[in-house]
Amino acid sequence: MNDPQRTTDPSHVADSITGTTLRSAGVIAVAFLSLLAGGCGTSETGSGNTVGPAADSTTTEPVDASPQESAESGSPTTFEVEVWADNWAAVYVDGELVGEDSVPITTERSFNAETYTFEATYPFTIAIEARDFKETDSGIEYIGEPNQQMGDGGLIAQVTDTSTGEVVATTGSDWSVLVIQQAPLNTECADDPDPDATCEFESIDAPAGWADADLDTSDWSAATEWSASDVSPKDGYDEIDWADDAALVWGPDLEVDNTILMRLTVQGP
Ligand SMILES: [Ca+2]
Ligand SMILES: [Ca+2]
Repeated sequence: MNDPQRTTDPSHVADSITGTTLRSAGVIAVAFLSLLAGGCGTSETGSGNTVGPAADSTTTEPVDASPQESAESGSPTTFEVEVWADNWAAVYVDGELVGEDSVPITTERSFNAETYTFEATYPFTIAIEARDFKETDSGIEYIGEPNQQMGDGGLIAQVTDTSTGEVVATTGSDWSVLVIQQAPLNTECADDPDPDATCEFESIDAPAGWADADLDTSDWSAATEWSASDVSPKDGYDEIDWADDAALVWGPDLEVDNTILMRLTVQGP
């Protein structure tokens, strides 16, 4: 019985780093205990061989088997989310921040794509806060400069299962959107010399737990899909190989809607 058990051991060790670590630690511990017990040097090799099979018959087999099973059946999947935003975005999964735009919203012309990695199990909720740059709550940018204007937004994202390469979620009208900052409400103020004095805005706080999986979004709206000619995506957009069904999205007004929250629950691959 000992020999067959011993011949099966190397395959277990090769399959499991954990098993190898445990076994090495065990052998070292046994060898150390043998020395403590006054065992002579010539018996060390023998005791290693003797103790190995004895340990196998009691604990080694279950220890080797269970980590392998749990790794296959209980581990979360690793995903990659790619996002391009005009101008800034932060991505949450089940309420936890997984990535935030590396270029601050205050940076002029901040257009860039970002890729974040996260682990999750289905179903999971991906939630994105996106901001169009505005110099002030007026919603106007380049105030006092020749190109003073209402800026516009736009965002596209896709989620890929890194183990299969399958795109499992893309932005589109199936996402829910809540607009939390709008300006200017009176768009005729856009060219005024002092837009802070004349432009009106509306701003609300993000709902508590807005990125959590269990949020009630019945009062949110469907995301609006916008064309590439509407958004004119630039810097970084072309670096990503976007899936055919990944759409540029935003609130219903590409210019006036400045800060939006958007969410999608991904049920499965
Ligand atoms: Ca913008
Ligand atoms: Ca805007």
